Amino acid sequence: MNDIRINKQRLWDSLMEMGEIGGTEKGGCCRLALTDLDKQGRDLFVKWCEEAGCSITVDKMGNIFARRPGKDNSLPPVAMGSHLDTQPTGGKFDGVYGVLAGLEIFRTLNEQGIETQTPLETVVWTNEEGSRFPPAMVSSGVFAGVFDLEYGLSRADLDGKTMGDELRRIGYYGEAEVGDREFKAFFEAHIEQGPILEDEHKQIGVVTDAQGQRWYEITLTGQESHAGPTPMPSRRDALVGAARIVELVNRIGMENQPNACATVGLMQVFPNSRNVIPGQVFFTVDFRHPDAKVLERMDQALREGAAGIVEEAKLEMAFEQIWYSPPVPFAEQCVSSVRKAAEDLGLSHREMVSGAGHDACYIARVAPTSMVFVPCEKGISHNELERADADDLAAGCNVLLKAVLEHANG
Ligand code: HGY
Ligand code: MN
Ligand code: MN
Ligand code: MN
Repeated sequence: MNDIRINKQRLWDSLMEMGEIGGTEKGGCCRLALTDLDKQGRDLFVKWCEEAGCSITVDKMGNIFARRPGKDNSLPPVAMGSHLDTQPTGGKFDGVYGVLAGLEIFRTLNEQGIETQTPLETVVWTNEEGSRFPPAMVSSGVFAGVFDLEYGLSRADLDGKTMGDELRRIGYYGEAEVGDREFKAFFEAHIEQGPILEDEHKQIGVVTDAQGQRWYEITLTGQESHAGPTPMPSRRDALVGAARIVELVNRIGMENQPNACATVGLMQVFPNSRNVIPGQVFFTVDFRHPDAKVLERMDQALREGAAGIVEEAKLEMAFEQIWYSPPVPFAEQCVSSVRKAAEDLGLSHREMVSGAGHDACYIARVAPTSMVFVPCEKGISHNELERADADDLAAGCNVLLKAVLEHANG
């Protein structure tokens, strides 16, 4: 059992085939959650898993559970998985790698005629990205009891379409209740999405924790008026206020180094006409840090700083923190399995904290969990230029295989 290895080419080919669904000119992927393209990707994954002898369950948040039977199916499965939805300018590896690494492990065990003691499951978590339907990781969050089902199904995109509407439309509003499944352990393989492993020439990231996140939605309201006759001192320009808050967000991030991250990624200007003074601006803030106390200080600084800015610019402000995901320590019994697998395979590795959020962050609340990172080129992700090396992806999948087998047969 110790010397089985996955099939590198078959893993790569499955990633490339899945990447064709929503593939973009620049070699990236745009497969937003619950679009027709997401349905196509889900259908392909289900087809592949059924061909590999798995049974499929879909729950009411559209989470897909592909189950490979074990010797004793009364035992809770050891689970793997990640997400198939992408950012609008996403890549072929973020999320998809963790899903197809699970499938590749099924295929390899089938080929080798290996039956594990516990069943195994590979999971597709719905809408991990939170790009179309904020917040991120919402379906693994419902599964872990962080959000209730009604909240999850009511998440809406900028056109007002809800996740419940879209799940039904694409045929993935499943029957299974969300969360009424137990995992013996959960492992998520993922590209690092940052530069550390590549800079240090390490093949594997042994993920011990994930940093905390706070997401905000801010609407500033001033006064639309003519860009010509309206004297500067009398203006109530919502975009000037927003620009000052963008500067504040960046300063808060820089003042809390190392580790703090602070981003304004989405902004809508109304009426967005070149000769009208913007009367309203809607924008988002994404704060991250591995220490909850620092995140709290960043929150305080944003609230106080933004209040001062809108007062001086004579604007109204609607300010809402829409999501808080605390820093997450992963389970030592899973972290040590990943570390040991990397050592047994003779792979260079280092322990690290995940800068990105992942479904594993919520599943860690209901099952012992850890993650396996592999490098991505120049650490670039959430970008069509996202690339990963076939050897690294195979190495990560072999680490995942070993860690999963340790828990499935232990
Ligand atoms: O935002 C994140 O960290 C993840 O990609 N949802
Ligand atoms: Mn991801
Ligand atoms: Mn992502
Ligand atoms: Mn070591």
